Amino acid sequence: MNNRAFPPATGQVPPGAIGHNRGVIKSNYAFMPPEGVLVSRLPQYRDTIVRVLTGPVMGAAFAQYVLEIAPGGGTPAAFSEDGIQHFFYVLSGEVRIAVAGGAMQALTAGGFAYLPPATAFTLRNESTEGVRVLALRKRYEPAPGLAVPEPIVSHQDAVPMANHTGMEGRGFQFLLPYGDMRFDFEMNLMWFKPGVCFPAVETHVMEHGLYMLEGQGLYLLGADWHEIWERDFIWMGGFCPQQFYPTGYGDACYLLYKNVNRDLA
Ligand code: UGY
Ligand code: MN
Repeated sequence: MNNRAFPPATGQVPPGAIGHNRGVIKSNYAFMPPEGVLVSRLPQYRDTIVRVLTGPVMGAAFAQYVLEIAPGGGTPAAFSEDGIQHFFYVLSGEVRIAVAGGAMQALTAGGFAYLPPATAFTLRNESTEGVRVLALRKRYEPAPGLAVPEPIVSHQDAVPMANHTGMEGRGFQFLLPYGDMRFDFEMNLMWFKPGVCFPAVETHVMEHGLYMLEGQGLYLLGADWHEIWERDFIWMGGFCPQQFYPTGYGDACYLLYKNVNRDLA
């Protein structure tokens, strides 16, 4: 039996188990290929596998998961948490979400929801197929003199493509209102045409959670390049040197969390 084949057939040993692993955990970044991320469960989600990508245990000041919600699964009752914001982005399938006691709304792939702290929500899979949702959880840092933002339920198709860099081949979709100081984080879809990278290696105070949605490339973290494919996740701590170089024939796109708009202690 050749147990080095990838993807492994049922019953074969997966690649990580024979010593090959693209995953790297360092003090200020982590590269997380999906095959090593085991199953967790959380009481607020029924019939749901939770794949934890990052959290405070890794060094991040936020948490990110993929929720794999089986048909009939999701929040059994409305759920909210004091002080905590939630963001959901549908990766595949159709979920239904209700916010603050409002009507249920369908969200398909590319749909997203932002929930300010203490906002009750239900998130359910009422379809006959499994759904995958990228979820983010972050404690809200209030802004002096500013109100807490309102909830948002929308779809990436309703968000304009921007490019403030002047570089051909870059594209940005700011899923949360850009420059609105009430928000303490951004969720940005970052698009790259083949061969287009950043103008310089970035080294900045903001943290990132990066989920690869489309395409492939090489990602510089610290001093090392990592091959990145769809469904890979990266946590970048503050001041982690970073650069992306797409290597595929088609567009590359990732969803990027970034903490912004708040002063340092
Ligand atoms: O906006 C950013 O910080 C972005 N350019 N970083 C990244 O994609 N790693
Ligand atoms: Mn960055």
